Amino acid sequence: MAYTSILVETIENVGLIRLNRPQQLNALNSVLMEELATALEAFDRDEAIRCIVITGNERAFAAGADIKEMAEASAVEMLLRDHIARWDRIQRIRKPIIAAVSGWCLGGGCELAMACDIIIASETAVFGQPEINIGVMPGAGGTQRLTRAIGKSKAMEMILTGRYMSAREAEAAGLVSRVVPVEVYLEEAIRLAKEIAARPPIAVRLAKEAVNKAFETSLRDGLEYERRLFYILFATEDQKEGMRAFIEKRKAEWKGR
Ligand code: CO8
Repeated sequence: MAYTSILVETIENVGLIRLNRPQQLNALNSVLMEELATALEAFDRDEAIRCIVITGNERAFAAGADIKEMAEASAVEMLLRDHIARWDRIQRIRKPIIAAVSGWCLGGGCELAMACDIIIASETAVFGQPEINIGVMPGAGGTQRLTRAIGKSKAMEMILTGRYMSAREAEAAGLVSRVVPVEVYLEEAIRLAKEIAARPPIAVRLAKEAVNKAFETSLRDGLEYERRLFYILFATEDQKEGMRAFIEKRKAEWKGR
């Protein structure tokens, strides 16, 4: 498929998607979001791809939903178009997704980064949910994911005032896993993606599923779920290979079976 608002490439067994509306600071319009969901699903189906990176450019990961696209919409139009339903497709991707964030990461942009599994930020990254300043509120997960990531008090302050958060503050609050110099943020995200891609893919997939379950369920149910997935992994060849390789003091060779 020919994309107009994203760029897609593969680097060994990592799939890289660049949001590509630089003039609009990668504002997430419906075309871009449709292309992003389609590209993610294609990588998810491709057995050669083991991990995915989503990035923007140095100036902006994404400055939010496209305000110009929705400014004059009525509530009924918003409901009927239901653009945000497309975001469920991102949530269903089974392979790990890393967000490599530099510059503006606001509104829907911050929500997209939080929908990924790991966020690597450049020192210049700025996070925020400024929707309140244009008369609305977060609509694609901000009130839920930000609150789970950084706690109620900080999330409330950001969402009710629209205050931005620096990369360092985001790291201290637990929103991002690491902050690195702007010159290497993408390189670092790809390096991490390759590291994950070198791990046994079924175990990676189930581990992602189990961690995400922690946000959806009680501790008791989550522990039960985790235990079942752990036992299921003993049906894979990679479990036998991994444990035998350890005992035989050699490097394991993963088959993804
Ligand atoms: N939508 C549309 N266009 C945008 C957006 C946006 N969110 N952000 C920036 N742009 C455009 C500007 O209009 C400008 O275009 P032009 O050159 O044609 O005037 C261009 O990008 C460059 O922007 P600025 O000149 O404003 O650049 P500055 O460096 O001066 O400022 C800021 C950068 C601070 C990031 C500023 O652009 C800004 O405040 N942007 C809006 C941030 C915002 O409010 N985001 C939240 C949007 S609402 C939202 O995300 C709801 C999410 C829930 C639904 C998700 C569905 C996808």
